[in-house]
Amino acid sequence: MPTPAQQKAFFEENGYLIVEDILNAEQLEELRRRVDIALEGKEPQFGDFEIQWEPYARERPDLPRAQKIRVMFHLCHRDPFFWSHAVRPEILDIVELLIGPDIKIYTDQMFVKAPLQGTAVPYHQDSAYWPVEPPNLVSCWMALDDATVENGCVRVIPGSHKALLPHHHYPESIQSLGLEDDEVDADREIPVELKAGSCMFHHSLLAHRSAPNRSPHYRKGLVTIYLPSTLRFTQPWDFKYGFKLLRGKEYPGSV
Ligand SMILES: O=C(O)CCC(=O)C(=O)O
Repeated sequence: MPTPAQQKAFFEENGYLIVEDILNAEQLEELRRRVDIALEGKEPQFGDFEIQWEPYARERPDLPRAQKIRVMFHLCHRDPFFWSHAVRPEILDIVELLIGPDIKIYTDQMFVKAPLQGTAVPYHQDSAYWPVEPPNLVSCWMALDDATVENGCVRVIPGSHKALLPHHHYPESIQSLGLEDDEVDADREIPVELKAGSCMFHHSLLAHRSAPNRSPHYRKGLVTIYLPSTLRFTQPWDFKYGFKLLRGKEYPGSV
């Protein structure tokens, strides 16, 4: 078991950190149960909004709803259970280790990769999307199923978090900003395979992607995004749920 100092040093050098079994079996089971309720739309707060549908969903109205969802956004702002997941002390302790004591939450994003159909996420750095400086947010990618090469686990380029690369705009694509494979150090890429209940923390400048799901099983990952409350907006960012303080203090003029 690495010490906190070793974990921090690894993150600073590589831009990501794996924490195994951060959820126990009971916590994992409850999280998976609530995610299924959300994906199946069984409660009104999980209606057909704040969802990015898989492009194939248009041609496949016959599929169950969960199989048509690519990403479901902002669960923690709409449902108390997902809020309680976002503020788990075990997670916030690691966030604090990585970004310091003053922590705000942006949001969460439920990345679903349906069996045999879930599509790829091209290379990108998350900070390309978020107008704040300095670009040092951190995401916790929680594996709800075992994430494997076959089912499209996240792939990262260690050490790529040192600078923001200029991104392309792809207005026609489901992923509006991205990097071409030859614009990153793709030879250094590693697949981050995770057991369900384990997670990866990644820096918002880390270049990463994921491949399609080639397996007959789901690959679900719930990503929760945190930021130091000292960050400043570089452009207006009218996020309707606001940036709520989780630990530490607010700074005037900051997010
Ligand atoms: O889960 C995936 O496939 C992609 C996740 C991702 O892009 C992210 O967490 O920023």
